Amino acid sequence: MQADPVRLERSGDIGLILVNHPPVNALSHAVRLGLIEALAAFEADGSLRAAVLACDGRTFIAGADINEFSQAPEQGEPLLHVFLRALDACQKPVVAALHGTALGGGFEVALACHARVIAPDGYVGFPEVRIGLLPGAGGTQRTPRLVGPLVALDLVTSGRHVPADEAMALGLVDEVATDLRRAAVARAGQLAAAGLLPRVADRTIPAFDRAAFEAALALVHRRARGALAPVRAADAVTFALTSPLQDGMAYETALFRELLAGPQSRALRHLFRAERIAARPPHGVAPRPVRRVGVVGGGTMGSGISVALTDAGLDVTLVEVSPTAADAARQRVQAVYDRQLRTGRLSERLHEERTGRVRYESDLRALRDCDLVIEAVIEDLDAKRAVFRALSGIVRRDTVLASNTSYLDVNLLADEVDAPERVLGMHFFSPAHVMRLLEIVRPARALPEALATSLAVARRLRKQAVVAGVCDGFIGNRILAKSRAQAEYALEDGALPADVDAALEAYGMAMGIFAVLDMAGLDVDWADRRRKAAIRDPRQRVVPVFEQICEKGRFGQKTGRGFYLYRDGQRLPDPDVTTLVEAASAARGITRRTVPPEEIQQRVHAAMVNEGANVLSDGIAARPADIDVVLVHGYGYPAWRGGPMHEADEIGLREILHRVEALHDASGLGWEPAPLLVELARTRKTFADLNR
Ligand code: 3H9
Repeated sequence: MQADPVRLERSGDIGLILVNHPPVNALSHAVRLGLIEALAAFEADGSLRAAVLACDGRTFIAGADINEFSQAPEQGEPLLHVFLRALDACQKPVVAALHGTALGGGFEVALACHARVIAPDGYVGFPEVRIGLLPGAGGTQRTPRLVGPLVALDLVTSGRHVPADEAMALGLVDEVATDLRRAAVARAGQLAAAGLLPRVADRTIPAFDRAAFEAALALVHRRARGALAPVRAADAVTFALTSPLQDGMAYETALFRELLAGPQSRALRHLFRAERIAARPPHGVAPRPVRRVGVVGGGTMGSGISVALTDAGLDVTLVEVSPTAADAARQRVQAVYDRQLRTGRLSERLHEERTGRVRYESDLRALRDCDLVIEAVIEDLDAKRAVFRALSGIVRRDTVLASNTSYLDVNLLADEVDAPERVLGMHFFSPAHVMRLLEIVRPARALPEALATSLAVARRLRKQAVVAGVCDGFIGNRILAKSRAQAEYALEDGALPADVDAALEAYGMAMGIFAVLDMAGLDVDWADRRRKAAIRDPRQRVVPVFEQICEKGRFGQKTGRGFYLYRDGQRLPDPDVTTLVEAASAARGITRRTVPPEEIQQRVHAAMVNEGANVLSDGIAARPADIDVVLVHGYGYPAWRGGPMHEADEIGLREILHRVEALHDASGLGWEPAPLLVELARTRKTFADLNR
C-alpha cells in the first residue's frame, strides 16, 4: 500500500486535492483520512480561494473499498460521513472533477461538493445494489434533492452507470469538459469570485409527479424478485421526500448497516470477487492480438456470436455452406440490428457501421486472415470435426480455433488440426449477444496463450468468462442436467410443471426449468437425451414425460405446445401434459402427493451442490466460486443468493449432506453423495475454504 494516497497541490490560488490510490481510487481508510486532512489544510490556507477534488489514474473515486466491508467495524473509522460533514461546512467552494467511473461513495463525495464537472467519456452512478447495498453516504438523500425523486429512484435501484451527456441532461453534473482539470479549476475560481457556495444539502425536493413515482416504486418491488437492496434503496428515497436531510442520512445509514450485515450483501460481494477471479488470465501470459474473427455457421448461435463480436468493435467474417445460407445468416444479423434501430437503442450511424463490419462468405478460405475462428455449426461431432480439419489447412498456424459446442469433447476436435494446442471451447449461451456467460473450455493440450487470448476476447465482449475443463456439459449443463432430473422426479411425485416452475421462481430463479426448456426448444435437448439414454445404466430413475411430449412433435414455444400450452402470448397449463405426468406416476406405482415448494427448491439446490462437488473433484471447475458465477450468469440462479455453492455454505454442509442423502434414498443410482461433500461435511469445512 502506498504511503500518501491524497495530496494537496495548487494551481495559482486554487487548491488541488488529488487522490492517487490504484486501481480505482476506492475510499479506503487511508484515503478517507487523507481527504479529511487535505480539506483541512486547504481551508486553513488563506491563499487558496477554492479547490478542485480530482483523481489520478484511470478513474475518479469508484466507491467505498469493498474489501473493507468484511473487516471489523472499528477499522471503518474515520467514517466517510466525517469528510462529507466537513465538505458541507466548508466555507470555500470545492469542485469535483470526474473522469472514468465516479460511482457509489465516489459520486456521493461529488454530490457533497459545490459543483461537478465531468469528462465526456465519464460515467456516474450508484452500483451499490449490485453488491446488496444502498448508497450509504447521502446518495439516496441528496440525489432526489438535486434531480428529483424519479431519477433518484431509477439510479439507486438499478445501479446503472450514467454516461456524461445523460448526467448533464439530468442535472447530475454542471458541465461536460474535454479539458477536465482546467475547466474544474476555472469553475472553482468563478464560484469563489461570485461568492457562491451552492450546496445540494440546501435544496428542497423539486416538484414531481406523485402517481409516476408510485408506479415506479411498484415496479421496483415487482422486479426485485427477492432482492432486498433495491427495495431498501427505494425506501430511503421515499423517506427523503418528507424528511430533513440529517434525518434522512440517519435513516439511510441504518438501512445501509442492516444490508451490510445481511446474507444478501455477503452473497453479492462474494460474487463480485468471484467474477473477477474467474476471468483472470494466466499470470504473465500475453494474449495474441485479435482483430478479425471468423465465425463458421450462421444459425441462431453463429449469428448471435457475430453480433456480440461486432458490438465489441471486432471485424467478422461469417461463413455458411452456400450463398443462400450466407444470405439467411445476413438476414438474422440484420434483424437484430434493425430491431435495435427501431427501438432507439442504436443510432443510424452505429447501425450502418456495425452491419457493415460483417462479411458473409460461403467458402472457408475466406477465413485465411482471421486471428480467431469460432465454429458454431450443428451439435454433431462429425460435422464439427470436418470443419476443424478443413480450417487447419486454411488459417495461420497461430490462429486460435474455438468451438461453440455445449457438451462435445473438444480434445477430439483438437486432434483434427495441425498445432492442436491452439484449440479450445468458447461456449456462448443463447441469445449470444445478450447472455453474459461464456464458458471457456480448456482441453488438456491448450496453450496458456490460447487461453489468455480467449479470455481477452471475452473481456472485450463484456462477457463473464469462466474456465471449464472438458466433460459432458462442462460446468453449467452438467449441473443443470442433475437439477433438471430432480424437477422431473418432482413431477412424478405429484407436482405439475407449473408447480415446479412457481417454486423455483419464488426461490428467485429468473425462470422455471420447464418454461426455460419450452423457450429453448425441446428438440435441442431431445437429441442430447437420446445420446445419453444410449449409454445410461438402465437401473437409473428416468421420467418418460419429456420424451413423450417430444414424440408428439411438441417442441415448446415454437410449436405452440411443450410442457405448457401457448395461446395469445400466454403460457397456460396443458391438460394433456397433466395426463402424461399422472400416467408416469401410476406406471411407477407412486401415489401422487402435494410436493411443497420448499421441498422442490431444496431438492433442486441439493442436486446442484452435489454435482458441483463432483465437478470440482473432477477438475472441471477450478473453484466452487466459479460454479456460482456460471449458475448466476448463465442459468438464472438468483445473484442475491450468491450461487448454489455459496448458498450451501450459508445453510451448512452437514444439512446439505442430509438433503443429498435423502435424494439418494428417493432417487437411487447416480445420486450418491459426492465424496468431496462428505469430506467437507465431516471435517466441518466449507466450499469457501477451497476458494482460497
Ligand atoms: C459504496 O460506495 C458504499 C457507499 O455508498 C457508502 C459508504 C459508507 N473496492 O472491475 P475491475 C478492484 S459501495 C475495492 O476488474 P474495470 C477490483 O476488485 C461501492 N476494490 O475493473 C479489481 O481488483 P483485482 C460502490 C475495487 O475497469 C480492480 O479494482 N462502487 C473496487 O472492469 C479492477 O476492477 C462499486 O460497487 C472497490 N469499490 O471496472 C464499484 N472496485 O484486479 C465496483 C474495483 O485485484 N467496481 N475494485 O481483481 C466496479 O464496478 C468496477 O471495478 C469499475 C472498473 C467499473 C470501477
